[in-house]
Amino acid sequence: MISKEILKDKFRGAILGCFLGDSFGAGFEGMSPDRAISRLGTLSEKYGRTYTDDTDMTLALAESIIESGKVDPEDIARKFSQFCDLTRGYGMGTIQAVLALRRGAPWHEVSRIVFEKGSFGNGAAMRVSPVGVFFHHDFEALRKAAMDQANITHTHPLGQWGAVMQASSVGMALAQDPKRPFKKEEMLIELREILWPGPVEYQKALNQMETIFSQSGKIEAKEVVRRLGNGIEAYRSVPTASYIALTYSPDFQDAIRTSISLGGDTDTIAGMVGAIVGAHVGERCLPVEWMEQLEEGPRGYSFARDLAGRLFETWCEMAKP
Ligand code: R7I
Ligand code: MG
Ligand code: MG
Repeated sequence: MISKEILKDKFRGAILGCFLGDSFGAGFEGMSPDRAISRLGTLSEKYGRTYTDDTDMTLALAESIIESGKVDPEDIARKFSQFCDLTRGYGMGTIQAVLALRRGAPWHEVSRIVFEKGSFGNGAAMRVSPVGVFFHHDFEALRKAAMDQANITHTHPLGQWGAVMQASSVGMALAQDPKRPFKKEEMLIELREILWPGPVEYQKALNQMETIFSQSGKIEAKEVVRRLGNGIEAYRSVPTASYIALTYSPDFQDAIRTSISLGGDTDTIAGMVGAIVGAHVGERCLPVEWMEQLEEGPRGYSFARDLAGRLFETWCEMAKP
């Protein structure tokens, strides 16, 4: 049984872990693995780091859950409309959805403006960590909540189920002992169950993870990219993040460095890895020298930390079994 104190620390770890991964990964977006690896030394330089859409939307989603005590797409859409800062590197589909919300369109009508079948981008997964922590005690509710929040912007099944996978990884990480490595094989079995009957792409990615774990566990960056991907598509980034987190946690910095070494969608993959590993180890094990570089301001580090604490208090009142 995890104490309340540790659980609160883990809620903070998940939200701040996303913030860290996103902010440290952002400078590497679109690089090849070789180029990203050659630039990894810059991670130890000290300067102010700003977050992108990944953290921006995570904070908005957390605020909605705190205020409404549940996952309510209408309220989340209101928060997106109010708080999303579209200068923070947003994807095209999400930008158009938020702009339409601002023009007064109902939330269920904005997800197909750019992509006819809905977006399969990783935008619904990158922001989902508040759902992962809030429903870690009930995976049926977690799956529904992850889908419900995805549907505002990502109605393509690959986009929706990517959010389910990421939320599940965060939820499982929260429930695990922070002092021990993940129980990888058990987590894979649980992920298979949760992702059934979702798109075959996720089951195939789980097969890949199983193969890698049964061989050596750690494989080089280019091989991770070849087998699991480093793209902006949910099915080519969400399983990658789960694989990296499961393999490298509890070493937060090693996990983030490895995510960034893949190149491609580095802010998002590192942000998702940060959320999972942060939910596992908690805030107390996050690197202080990295946290000191995170941006402040009205919606910066202190705001995010406080928000994560309030999300935990809301969970205690509303969702606790
Ligand atoms: O998913 P989304 O919010 O983007 C998130 C990504 C993260 O990496 C963030 O850090 C930020 O950089 O953007 O935004 P979308 O525009 O819905 O999807 C992202 C991209 O995926 C799109 O701009 C397209 O390139 C691609 N994409 C699609 N392409 C063709 N057909 C998504 N869905 C489709 C599709 O149906
Ligand atoms: Mg981003
Ligand atoms: Mg990104």
